[in-house]
Amino acid sequence: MHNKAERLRKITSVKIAEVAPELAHRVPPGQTVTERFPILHEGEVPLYDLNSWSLRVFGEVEQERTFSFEELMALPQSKTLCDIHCVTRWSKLGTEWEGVKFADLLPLLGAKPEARYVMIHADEDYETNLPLEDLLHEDVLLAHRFDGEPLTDKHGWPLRLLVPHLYFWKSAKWIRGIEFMKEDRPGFWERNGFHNYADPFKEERFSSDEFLMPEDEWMKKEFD
Ligand SMILES: Nc1nc2c(c(=O)[nH]1)N[C@H]1C(S)=C(S)[C@@H](COP(=O)(O)O)O[C@H]1N2
Ligand SMILES: [Mo]
Repeated sequence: MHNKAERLRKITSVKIAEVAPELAHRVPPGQTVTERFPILHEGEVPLYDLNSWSLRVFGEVEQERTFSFEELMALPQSKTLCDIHCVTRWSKLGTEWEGVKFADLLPLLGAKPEARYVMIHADEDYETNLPLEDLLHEDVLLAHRFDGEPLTDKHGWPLRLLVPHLYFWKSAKWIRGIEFMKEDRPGFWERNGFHNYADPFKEERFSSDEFLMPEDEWMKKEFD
């Protein structure tokens, strides 16, 4: 009884957007557009002292290195305007992000030619795998701003990955490491029933048909 009441209370707080016909092609199959910003993650929201924060680059690289937040901020900054799509069936259109373009960072990382996959390591014990090629899309950022403001703690401050063309679990929040790999290896959700690649327009949600995502799953979560 209590749980149901709690759930209904949250559902009334979700603003579902009417999608104009000219925007309909931007909404992948099985998704609902929301104007709010759901907050989803495993574990607690980590809080950082930027002076001790670092991003580690390792694996198939000529030399391991770390970046401080200051070093990343000194690099050219780029903006991405994109739609985001979560496997739990919400999409948010026209989101604006700012950060370092992965393609701009790559030349500084000394990745070996045989590095074809990347594992993104994040707090708390989160990781997600991607083909290196996908990280080179022009709109892929290591983002530190959303909607003209610094990222909030819950959305990944100080740094998160943004990979607009894949389901949003690939856009790891609180990233701490970039590992270059010769061979692919599944990350956290990819080991737990989710699709290895995650193209929302192909509905690559799960690794098997045994898994189902209830249509209202995301409405039970927290929102901004
Ligand atoms: N570090 C970390 N990043 C994460 C997750 C997580 O559990 N831990 N969850 C992912 C999932 S499943 C989603 S849908 C998005 C949600 O991002 P948001 O809370 O900013 O909407 O973060 C992704 N990044
Ligand atoms: Mo998600």
